[in-house]
Amino acid sequence: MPYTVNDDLDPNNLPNPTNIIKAINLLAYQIKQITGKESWLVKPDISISQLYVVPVQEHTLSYVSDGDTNGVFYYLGTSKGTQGWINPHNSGALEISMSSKLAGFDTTIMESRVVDRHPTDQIATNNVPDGYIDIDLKTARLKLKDYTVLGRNWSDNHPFHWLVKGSNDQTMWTTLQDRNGAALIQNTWDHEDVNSSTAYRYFRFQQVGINASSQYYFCIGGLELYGDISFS
Ligand SMILES: [Ca+2]
Repeated sequence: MPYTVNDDLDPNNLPNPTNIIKAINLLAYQIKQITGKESWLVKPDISISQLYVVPVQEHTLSYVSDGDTNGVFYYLGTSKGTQGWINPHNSGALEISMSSKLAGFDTTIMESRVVDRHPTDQIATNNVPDGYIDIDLKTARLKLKDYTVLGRNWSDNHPFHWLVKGSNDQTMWTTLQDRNGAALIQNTWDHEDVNSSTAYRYFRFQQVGINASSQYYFCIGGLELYGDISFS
């Protein structure tokens, strides 16, 4: 005989279905709740695996002081604090890349210098506009709350204007901070607040226009990030 499924029957009101029709109604109700659609008959917009959301455990890495051991790069370099520190770029826990690297410096280790915690370093792009440094956190996702950036070990070409961007696909980038202010100072950390509420895998630090020496070289000595970290 014809039968119409009723997907409006809340299981709380019918806790123990006494027949197959009631059981089907309750299953239809549950499907509708999961898909968020107006009816159990409407196909979800995303796959079942995407509907299934694994609870994410976040760990907060808070800035305390410049050069501290509370940041993301230190956390990844120590395998979440379980072992002694090794450079996380060299170990593959994360990956640094640059728009270009200035010849004359030791370009083979320039990327690793971004996260090496060394107090004096030189990291520089070529003298072309829009130079950037990219960070791929691999399996980690970060809600960027703070960062510190170290002025390079040289007296000139310090940046004063850059953008901090986040992405999860390296195609669509969201600007998290437009930092336009005092130029970095040689071998001195600068602390910045970002307070992003979205978790990203990729971060880009990109110079805007010229540096304090009216050149396009994008030069720093190091970086450290802070915020809420989770793992995919
Ligand atoms: Ca460094």
